[in-house]
Parts: sequence; C-alpha cells; structure tokens
Amino acid sequence: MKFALIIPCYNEASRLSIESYENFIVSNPNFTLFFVDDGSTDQTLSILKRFSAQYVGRVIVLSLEKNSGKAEAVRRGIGEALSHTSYDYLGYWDADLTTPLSEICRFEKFIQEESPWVVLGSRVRRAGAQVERIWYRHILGRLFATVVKVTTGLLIYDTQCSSKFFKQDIAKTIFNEKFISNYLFYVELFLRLKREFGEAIFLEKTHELSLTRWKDISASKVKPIDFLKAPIELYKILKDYR
Ligand SMILES: Nc1nc2c(ncn2[C@@H]2O[C@H](COP(=O)(O)OP(=O)(O)O)[C@@H](O)[C@H]2O)c(=O)[nH]1
Ligand SMILES: [Mg+2]
Repeated sequence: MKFALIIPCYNEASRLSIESYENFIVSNPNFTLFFVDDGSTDQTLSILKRFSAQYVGRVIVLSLEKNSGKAEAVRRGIGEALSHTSYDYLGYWDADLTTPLSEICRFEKFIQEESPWVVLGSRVRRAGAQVERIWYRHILGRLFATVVKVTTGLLIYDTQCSSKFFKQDIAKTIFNEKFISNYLFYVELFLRLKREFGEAIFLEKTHELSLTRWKDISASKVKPIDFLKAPIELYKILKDYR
C-alpha cells in the first residue's frame, strides 16, 4: 500500500527535525512526504529544498507564495499528492511532530486490517498512553470539542487532532473545495463527509485511533485571538453546512 503524508509548514525552521523525517522515510519505503511551505519568512523553504534534493521522489516540496493558513496548506498538499502517483491513503501531520512519527505504524496496521475511509488520531489522556497536553489547552480543547459535538451532532471525540489519514477517493471528494474556516477545517471535513455519504455510513467508515504518544510542543503559532475566533468560525460553518 502506498501512502502520502502532507506536512504543512509555516516558519518551522527552528522546530523541523529533519533527522526524524529522514529516519522515517528510510524505514518506510511505501511513504512519500509532501511538505507544504506556507509562505514562510524564515529558512523553512531552504531547509526543505535541501532535504528533498537528498531524497528525490520521496520528499516533495510545494511552496505557496503567500501565507494561506493551515487549512489551505493541507488542501494544496493533498491536491499535489493526488496529481502524482496513485496513493492508496493520504494523510496529514503537524510539522512539529506533536504526534511522533512512530505512531504512523499503528495507523498503517489499522488501515491494512480494516480499510477504513478515514482514520484520525484521538488524544485521550488515559492509563498506558503518554498524552501530555498543556493544561489550559486541554481544558479549552475539551470544552470546544464538546461544543462541536453538541452543535454538529458529529460523534467524534477529538476533531482537532492533526493526525489523519483518508482513503484516496475520500480525500478527492472532501479536499476538492476550499474550506471556509482556517483552524476549524477539521470540523468541515467531517461535515462534508456526513453531507456527501450520510451519517450512518460516515460513522461506520470513520475510526478514531487512540494515540499512545502525543505531546504539546512549545512555540505554537496559534495565538490567543485564534481561540477567540473559534466560536465565530464555528458559527459560520454551522450556517453554511446546515
Ligand atoms: N499557525 C499556523 N500554522 C500553520 C500555518 N500554515 C501551516 N501551518 C502548520 O500547521 C501546523 C500546526 O501549527 P502549530 O503552530 O504547531 O499549531 P498547534 O499545534 O495547534 O498549536 C504546523 O505544522 C504549522 O507549520 C499558518 O498559517 N499558521
Ligand atoms: Mg503544534
């Protein structure tokens, strides 16, 4: 099975662990990495270009001229991967590796066994897992996830986790159009699936995989104002997808 992994990057020069990515592609020959430089103003693009020159065809860099936000960066990366070789599954991951790449083998195993449409990482703080979240982000995140669940009716514990894989034809369908929100494009993804295929099949084909490792990485570029914008974005989404 072939996989494409999209990694959106905005001013990530100080957080990019090229060594981790390198170890990953060397030991996972069925994966291609698609980095999307989202109009960074630091050294991100040159670091990525150097890396892709070392691994031609395995590490692909897409450069967006101006900063377009995470949602659009991921969407463009998926579009680029879809225009390449046929990948069975396409996924995306945060550049700072809050979810370590070691979790991917669990996604791969599940995909091979169950052929789901969507698999998403779920950050459940539980015994046996090392899920470390900054306390106030955890509280805000859970509060927001609950509001999303109640207002959208989506039975998903953790819509916001940035580790997700989609079957090729599903990715084609739901990443086709631009998203109306930026940080809440996760919510839109699921509403698009529900709208397209109906709730029952959407729930049957979607699986949340409880992560065994996840750690908040400092230097997040999400500002307090972004948390304040979230309810407005959610309102716009609810109106649009009703
Ligand atoms: N904040 C931000 N992140 C972006 C943007 N474009 C792409 N990204 C990527 O989105 C991912 C999440 O960003 P991060 O600041 O770590 O957000 P957090 O983990 O939710 O606190 C990283 O891989 C970023 O490089 C953008 O315009 N703003
Ligand atoms: Mg982060």
